Amino acid sequence: MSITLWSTRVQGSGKTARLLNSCLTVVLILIMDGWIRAAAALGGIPIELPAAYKHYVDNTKPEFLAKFPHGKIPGLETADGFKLFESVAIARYVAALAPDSGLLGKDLKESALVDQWIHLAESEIDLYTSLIGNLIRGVISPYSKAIHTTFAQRQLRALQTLNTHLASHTFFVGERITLADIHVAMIIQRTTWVTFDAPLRKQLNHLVRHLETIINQPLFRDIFTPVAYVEKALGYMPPKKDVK
Ligand SMILES: N[C@@H](CCC(=O)N[C@@H](CS)C(=O)NCC(=O)O)C(=O)O
Repeated sequence: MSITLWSTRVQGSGKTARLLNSCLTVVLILIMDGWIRAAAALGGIPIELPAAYKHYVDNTKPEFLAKFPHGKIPGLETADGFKLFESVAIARYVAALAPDSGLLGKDLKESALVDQWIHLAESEIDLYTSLIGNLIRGVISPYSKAIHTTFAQRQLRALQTLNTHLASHTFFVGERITLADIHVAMIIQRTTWVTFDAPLRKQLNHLVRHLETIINQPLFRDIFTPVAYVEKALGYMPPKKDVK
């Protein structure tokens, strides 16, 4: 079956990663759909990426909105006309197309555990990466140090939960890579540009080991960019017009 994934893409060269790292907004967006392609790669599911897709242009067009009414990427379309948006739903669907991959775990309980880690990472880590990113760039204003600290503390609590689990497990569920590992790696990579700085990496070393293990899988070479950690968590970047 032919599957098209409407998305942006990043190829994994160090130079590209460095260039992207200079633009927080771009990099946080681009990394989001890689984990769907990673799941497809592990499952042996071929996926086409429309080469000409232009983000913030094509997704506003009526033909795109007719397929994906929320107007966001990623969006998946199959040859029989099935359409799906929301990255977790898409990744689960792709993983389910390859049952032998073990991506969804080996039984119902493992599958529920895969979901547990995915939802924890999405709602208690990635949400705060986005909120902190928006706060420090002035997209959410006025900037408040107290709110910034609260977001960072909430994110840290979930990071610590993941790290503690990884202290005694190579992977999140069972003995092999599941969708939970790929998803968490993607979410943690997004934190490495904003909050996951040198002191945190020392504290959360199991999470660092897991991230490096997952993104360096040979099958993922052209999917994940190399990790480019911030040395110090990013602080408020006042909009240019405010700088005297
Ligand atoms: N919850 C959605 C979030 C998707 C999302 O925010 N996509 C962004 C870029 S990765 C987008 O398409 N934004 C376009 C817009 O805001 O108009 C998912 O996980 O798929």
